[in-house]
Parts: sequence; structure tokens; C-alpha cells
Amino acid sequence: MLSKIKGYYFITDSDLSKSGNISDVKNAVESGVGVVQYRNKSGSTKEMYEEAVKLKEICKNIIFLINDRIDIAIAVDADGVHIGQDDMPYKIARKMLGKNKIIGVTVHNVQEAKDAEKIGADYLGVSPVFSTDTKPDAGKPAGINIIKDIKRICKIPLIAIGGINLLNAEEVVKAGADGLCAISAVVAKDDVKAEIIKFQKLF
Ligand code: 3NM
Repeated sequence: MLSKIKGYYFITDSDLSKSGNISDVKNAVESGVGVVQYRNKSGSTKEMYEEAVKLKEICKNIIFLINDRIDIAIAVDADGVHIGQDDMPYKIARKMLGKNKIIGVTVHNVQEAKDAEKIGADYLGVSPVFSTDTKPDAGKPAGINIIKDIKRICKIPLIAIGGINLLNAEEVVKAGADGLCAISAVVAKDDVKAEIIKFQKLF
């Protein structure tokens, strides 16, 4: 299952989306992505649960992850979660989810990457590579070299995120990223599927 964590990695963003998460995720699945992460920072728990149920059905043949909300992941039997440095600690998340679920961890530097791999993370989200308006609290851009530095010492898949678009994505892939996520460069566009396919061609 982990071998699907590569290439273009889709994350929902209903604030930026033109046609909504359900339509975006259908497009992502149709364009052949291996993983979808449901990220919702504003909905109620009930709204999130109900949307996650629908998205999980659409993603039944690919990896379906939930951002941050371990309770929602358990409730809908998602394939796993993606957690940040300020979310539930990895060890507790693992205890709650069990050993068979996927846990990805956001890291901002080499030390966090080493720690996440050592503790058992299944993949790394390296962020923010470039400056982003999509996540106002993402922090200072790490720059392209962070990908090379982490790739040199970590074996688990590395997904780059933050300010990635079609102008800089090739550089991200060349630096060694196994996958990348570009939210605004995809979700805010009229033809989500066409944009995803452009990114997938880089791998
Ligand atoms: N997480 P865009 S940056 C969801 O730094 C997310 O952890 C980040 O959006 C992090 O591709 C980010 O539009 C948003 O820059 C990325």
C-alpha cells in the first residue's frame, strides 16, 4: 500500500475549490492519483464525518488519509492519517490507529525528519518548501535543499508541499521528492483533472 505514496499527492481544500471536495476527489481518482488526503480545518465534526464517508467510498481503490483528525479516521476506517508537529503525538496516534494504518508526519527540517523516521512514520510531508498563502501558519519556506538533505538520510517516502506549482515542480522532483502536493495550483483551477495530469507527467 505504501508504494502508492508517490507522484502527485492530492489534498482537499474546500475554501479554494471551485466545485467542492467531492467533485475534486472524483477528478483526482480519475486522473490516477495513488493517495487522497481529506483536510478540513473549518467544518464541524459531523460535517467532516459525513463528507469523509462519501470520500472514502470514492477512494476505495486508493489510499485515503485524514489530516489531523484521528477520530474521523477511525470513524470512517480510513487508511491512515497525516499529522503535523502540533497535532496528536505520533506514538499516541499509532496506539489509537494500530500498526496497520498509515501515518504521515509533517517535518520542517532534517532533525524532525530523522526523528519521525526513527519513531516509525510511514512517510514524510516536507514543508513548506516554498512560500504559501494556502496555510498562513506554515512558517518560513525551507527551500529546495531541504529535499536533498532529507533524502540523503531518510529512506521513507518524501512528499514535498508548500508553494509548489508547475513552474517549480520539476526542480522539486529533481531534488529527490518521491511525490508532491500542490493545492492552490490544482484545486483553484477550472479543470482539476487536467492540472493533476500535468504534475503527474513530471514523475
Ligand atoms: N501544509 P499550496 S503548507 C496543507 O507547511 C499545507 O505543513 C503545509 O498549499 C505545511 O500548494 C500547506 O497552495 C498548503 O501552497 C500548501
